[in-house]
Amino acid sequence: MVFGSRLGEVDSEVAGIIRKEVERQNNQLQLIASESPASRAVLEASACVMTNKYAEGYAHKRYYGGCEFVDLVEDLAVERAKKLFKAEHVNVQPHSGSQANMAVYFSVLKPGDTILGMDLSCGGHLTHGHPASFSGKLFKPCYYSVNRESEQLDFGEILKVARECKPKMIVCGYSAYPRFIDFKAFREVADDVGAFLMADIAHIAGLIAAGVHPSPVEYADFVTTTTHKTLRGPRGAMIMCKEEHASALDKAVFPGVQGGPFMHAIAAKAVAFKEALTPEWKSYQQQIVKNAKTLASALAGKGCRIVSGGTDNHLMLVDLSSKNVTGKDAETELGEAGITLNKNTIPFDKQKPFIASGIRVGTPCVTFRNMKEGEMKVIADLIARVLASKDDGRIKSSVKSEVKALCDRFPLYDLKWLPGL
Ligand code: DSN
Repeated sequence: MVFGSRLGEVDSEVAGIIRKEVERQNNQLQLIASESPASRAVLEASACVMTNKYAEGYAHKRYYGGCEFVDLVEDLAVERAKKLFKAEHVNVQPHSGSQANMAVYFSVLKPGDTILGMDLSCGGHLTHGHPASFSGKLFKPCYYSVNRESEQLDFGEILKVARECKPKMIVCGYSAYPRFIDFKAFREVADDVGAFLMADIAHIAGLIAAGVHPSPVEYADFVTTTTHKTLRGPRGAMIMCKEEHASALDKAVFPGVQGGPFMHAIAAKAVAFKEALTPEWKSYQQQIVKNAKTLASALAGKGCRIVSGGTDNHLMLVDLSSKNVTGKDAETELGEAGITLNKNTIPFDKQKPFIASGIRVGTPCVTFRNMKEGEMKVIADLIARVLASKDDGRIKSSVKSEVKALCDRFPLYDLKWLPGL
């Protein structure tokens, strides 16, 4: 056997499970704010033979022979990313967002240095200094939160905390924050206390590339992002930085925290960046935001409290405290009705993260399927019906049929062209 047989012939068990996952994605409404369906072109590059290649080092300076073609693809990925975000320096090798953030910290911080990030319960991320993550174990974390009234960033408060804890690094960019981020204001706080500024734009990278959310690239020393959220590429990450940090950053990624880069993923990143450089990208990202605004106001119309009163981006947080249902139960009930989303803490939540008082709802996946404002109103109605009738199997099954009918009108993946299935 040289090349072998198709996946379905070699391993019907794994092929069958993948087929089920395709059906799940096709037949259910995906509203997880951090997920996007990759295009066929991105999936094809992800599944290419570059997975075979070891290429420690960087393009044209590798520790292995035979890198002439992976060099070309890494060059393309870097050049496209630079153009997309107007960045001075780009590293496309990070395998994940957590590793990207780790590499940034290691490039300019020493263990024990102070980092200032957003409290997880207000929308931050584990790698922004949470005690359970390497970031809170190796570094000394301190936190800012959102304003209790507006549930939005409060730069008076952020400056006060920064002056008290004197961080060496300030982190902005969030996993569950529905409003624009004023990166210039963060730069001013960082300058006031002499800190580096890192913007983790994983959630909003696609919006930024389209110009529908302000960019931090001009203001932050480092910008990290995953490539698979609104950027709609393969699973992975990348880092942008000012030229002055380029050498330290590259060394922190390899050999600092990673070995061989995933060249098939880098090929797929290059494809995703090409897609993001097209004129269609802008209208697609604009539609994601229009859909989120419509869904948020339709849910509010059904009596759901929307944290901060609305959204400027691809997601909203829904406070279910007055609905007599926890985030955990809502996630389960909606899941049984074919609507996938996740429980989420709301600012100053009294519930633990595993229970949570809210849900996070995002529109990238349904927008990819070409759904628009009219469908968002239908989705709000489906969600509200399930939330209003906890444990009622009949409601869930009728919503599930309506979800399936809606999904059928907006098809996603065709099993015929998925490799090996
Ligand atoms: N797990 C991601 C999210 O869902 O927002 C963050 O890394």
